[in-house]
Amino acid sequence: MTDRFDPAVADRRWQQRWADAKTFEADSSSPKPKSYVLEMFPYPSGRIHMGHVRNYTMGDVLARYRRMQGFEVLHPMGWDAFGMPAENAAMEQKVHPGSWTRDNIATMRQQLKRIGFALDWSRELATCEPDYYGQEQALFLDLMEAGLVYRKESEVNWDPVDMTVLANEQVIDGKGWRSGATVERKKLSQWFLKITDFAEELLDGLGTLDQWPDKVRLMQENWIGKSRGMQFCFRLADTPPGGGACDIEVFTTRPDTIFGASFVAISPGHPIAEALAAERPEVADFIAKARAGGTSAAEIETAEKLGFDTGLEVVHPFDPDWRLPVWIANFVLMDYGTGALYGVPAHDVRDFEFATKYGLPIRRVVAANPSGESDPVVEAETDYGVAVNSQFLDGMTSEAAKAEVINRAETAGWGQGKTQYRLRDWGVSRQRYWGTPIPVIHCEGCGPVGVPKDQLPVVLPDDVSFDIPGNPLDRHPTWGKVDCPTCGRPARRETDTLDTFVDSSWYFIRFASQPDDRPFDRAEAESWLPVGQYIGGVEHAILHLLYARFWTRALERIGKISLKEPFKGLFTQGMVTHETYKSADGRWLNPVELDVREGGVLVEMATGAEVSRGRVEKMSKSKKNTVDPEPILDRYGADAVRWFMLSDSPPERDLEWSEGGIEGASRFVQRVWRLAMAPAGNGGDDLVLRKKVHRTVAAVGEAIEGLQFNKSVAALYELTSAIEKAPASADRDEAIRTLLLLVAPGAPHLAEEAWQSRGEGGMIADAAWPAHDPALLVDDEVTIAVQVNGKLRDTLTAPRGAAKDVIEAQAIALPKVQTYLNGPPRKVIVVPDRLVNIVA
Ligand code: ANZ
Ligand code: ZN
Repeated sequence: MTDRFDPAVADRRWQQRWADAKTFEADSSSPKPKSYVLEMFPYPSGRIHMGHVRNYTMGDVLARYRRMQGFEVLHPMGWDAFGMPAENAAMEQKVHPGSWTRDNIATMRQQLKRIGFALDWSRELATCEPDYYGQEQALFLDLMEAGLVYRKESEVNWDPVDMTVLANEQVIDGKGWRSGATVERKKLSQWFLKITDFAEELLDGLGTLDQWPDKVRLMQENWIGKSRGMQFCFRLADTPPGGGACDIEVFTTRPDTIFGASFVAISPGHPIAEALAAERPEVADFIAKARAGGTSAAEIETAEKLGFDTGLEVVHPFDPDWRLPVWIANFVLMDYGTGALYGVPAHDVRDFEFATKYGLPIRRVVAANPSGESDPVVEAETDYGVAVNSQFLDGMTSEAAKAEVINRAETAGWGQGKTQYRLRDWGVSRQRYWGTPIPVIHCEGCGPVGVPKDQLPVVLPDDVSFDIPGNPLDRHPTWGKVDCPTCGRPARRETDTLDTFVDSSWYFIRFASQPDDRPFDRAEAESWLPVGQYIGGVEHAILHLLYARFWTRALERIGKISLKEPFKGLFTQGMVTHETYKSADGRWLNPVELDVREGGVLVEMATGAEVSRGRVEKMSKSKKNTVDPEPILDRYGADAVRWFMLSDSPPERDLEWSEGGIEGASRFVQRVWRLAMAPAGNGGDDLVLRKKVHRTVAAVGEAIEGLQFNKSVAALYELTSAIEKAPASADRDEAIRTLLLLVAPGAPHLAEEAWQSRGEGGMIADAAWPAHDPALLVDDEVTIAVQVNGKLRDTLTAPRGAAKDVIEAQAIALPKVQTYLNGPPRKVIVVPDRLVNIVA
C-alpha cells in the first residue's frame, strides 16, 4: 500500500481504462433518462489554456455527477476549426491552414485527454472537415430553398490590407483588428440569412429561458432592440401641395417630441444624398468624408458628428408654415429605420451634440413637470415627462402624447405606428479561404443556383497559395470553373465562405446525431436536445447564442426538427486571472522568467534586474501572464489541477491562479488518499459522523446542481476534516467510502485508484451517487434566541420540539436574563424552536 497517491501513474491508467471500457460513450438508444452537458467547443489555436481547463472541468463535474445519478449522459467535444488565425499562420509560417489546424487539434486533444475529462470521443468533430461542413452546406441549401437566404449589395467594413470584409466586432477604433489598417466602407454583394424574420420569436423566446443568466437575456434583448414608434413622411417645402406627398420618410421612437424638431437629417447613403452628390461635387466630397470609419453602430455613435446643410427644406406635419432644414449627417445609419430622422436636440444626445456644433435651435418640449418648461437646456434630457411647448399635446404624459400623435397621423394619413428592431439580417459571406464554401454556382443565364445536394460536399481545394493577400479561392485556376447545374453552360462557383458563426450554430445538433448521409437524424437529435446545461464564456453571450437560437428556429420552421430553444440552461463562467509582471524597460514577463530574491523581491532570471508587479488580469498572451497547464499537470497531476479550478471562487467569478491554490488542492488529494488507505475500523457507531456524511451528501448534490462548485468543495473539506478527527469505526469506514463517491466527479483518478485499492467492485465512474437519509439531516438540538423586552440577551440550546413551559423555565433561569428582571416577568412569549421573548 502506497502512502502517496501518484498521479503520474494513476492518471494514465484510468484514462486508458475509461477509454477501453467506452465508459463515456453516450448510447442514443439507452432507456435511461438523458442528460446533455456541453461546453462551448474550443478554437484550435495551438494549446489548451487555463480558461479551457476551468470551463471543461465545470462541465465534467456536472457530466460525471449526472452519470452517477443514473442518467445517460452526452458530453461531447469537438473543434471550431475554421477561421482567420489559420490563414494568418499560413501567411506568416508558410504552412497550410489545414495542417496547421489539424496539428493543433492533435496537440490539444492529447492535452484534454491528460486532464481526464469524461468525454465521448467517438463523437468528436471538427468543423473544417468535409463530413461536417458538407452537411452544413446541405442545411444552407434547405434554408435557401425556404427563402431564408438572400443576396444583397451592402456596405461592409473593408480592411484594405487583409483584403477582407470585417465583422463589426473586428473593427477596433476604426482600424482592422489584425492589420491595424484604417477600415473603409465598401459595397459588395453578400449572402444574408433572414434572422430579422425571427426577431419577435427570438425576443419572446428569451422569456422561456429561465435557466439563463438575466444579464445574458438582457444583452440579447438589447441586441434585438425592439422599439415602438412611428414612421411618417415629410414633404419638401418647394413642391406644391398634393405633389410629393412623401419626400423624406423618417422613423421615430419619440413622436411626442415632434414640436421640438429643429432639423431633418438623412444618411450619407440616402437616395436624396446620392442624387445631390451626382450634381454637386461638394456634396460628394462631404459624403466621402462622412463614410470614412467603420459601419458599426458604436463606431458611428462615437465618431465626431459631421453635417452638411443641403439647402432643402421640409414642412412640419402639424404646421404648414413651419420649415425645417434638411442636413446630411454621418450619425444617421442607412440600414436602420428609413435612413432618415428628425432631430430633437433638447431630448436626444446625438441631436444635441449636432445642434450645438451647427447652431441649430434647441427647444424643450418635455419637462419633468409643466412648470419647468423655460429653464435653459444644458444637456439632452432623454427621460419621459409631460409635454410642454407642444400645442395640443401640452400637459399630456409622454406616453399619452405619443399615442395622440400616432393617432392623428394615422387619421390624417401621413404616418403610422411602427415596431422597429435594431437586429439586422445576418451577413454570412466572408472573402476567405479557410471556411465552409457557400454551395452556390453563379450562371449568367440562370443567376445564382444552389449546388445539387448529390454533388455535396463542395470541398475546399488543397492547392492554394497565401503569398499574396486576398482570397486564394478567387485566384485558383480550376476550382471555380464549373458547369451550371440548371442549364449546363459554363458558370463559376461562389468563392465566398461562410462566417464561422454558422459552423457553431448547429454543432450541438451534430454531436447528438451524426449519420453519414444527412446532417442529423431527427429522432435521435430530438432524444438528446435541448442541451441541458451549456457552459462557456460570456464573450459569446450575444452573437454565438443568438445565431444558434436563430439557426435552431429556422430548422424548426422548415420542419427539420421540433425544437425552439437549443440551450435549456446556460452558465457563463468567470476567467482565470494572474498577476502581471513588467521589467523596468517596459517588457511584460511571464512568471516562469522570474525568480524571487530575499524579502520577496522579484527579479528577471535572465538579467537579474528587478521586476515590478502589476494588476491581476485575465491570462493573456499579450500580457504574458499565462500559466501553461502542461507543466502543472506534470508536477501535480490532473486531479489537483481540476480541484483547484473548482475551489477558490464561485464559478461565475474570476479565479486567480496561485501557487498556493494548486498546492492546497494537491494536499487535499493526498489527504483523501491517506484516509482511503487507513485500515478498516471495527464495530463502533458514530452517529455524529454519520449525520455529517448525510448532510454533506445533500449539500454537495445541491451545490453541483446549482453549479456552485466552490461550495461543494468547501463541504468536502469539512467532511474530510471530520473524518480525520473521528475515531475508527464502521461508520468512519462508510464515511470514507462516501467521501470517495463525492470527490469522484472532481478528482476522478484519485477516486478510481482509491476505490480499487479498497477492493470495491467496478469503476467508481459507474457507481451510483450516494443517497442521503432526510431523517439524518435534521438537527436534534436547536439554538433558541432569548430576548428581554425585544432585545437579544442570550441563547439557549434545547432538544428540538421541546415543550413551551420547559423552554420558558430554562430561559428565565439564565443568569444573563436574571440581571434584567426585577421579580417575575409580566409576560413570556415562546416561538417553539426559535425564540423566547420575556416582557419584564
Ligand atoms: C426623434 C427623436 C426625438 C428621437 C428624441 C429620439 C429622441 P432606437 O430607440 O434606438 O430605435 N433614428 C431613426 N432612424 C435612425 C437612423 N437611420 N440612424 C440613426 N438614428 C436614427 O432609435 C430610434 C431613434 O433614433 C429615432 O427616434 C430617431 O431619433 C433616431 F427626443 O426621432 B428619434
Ligand atoms: Zn444556367
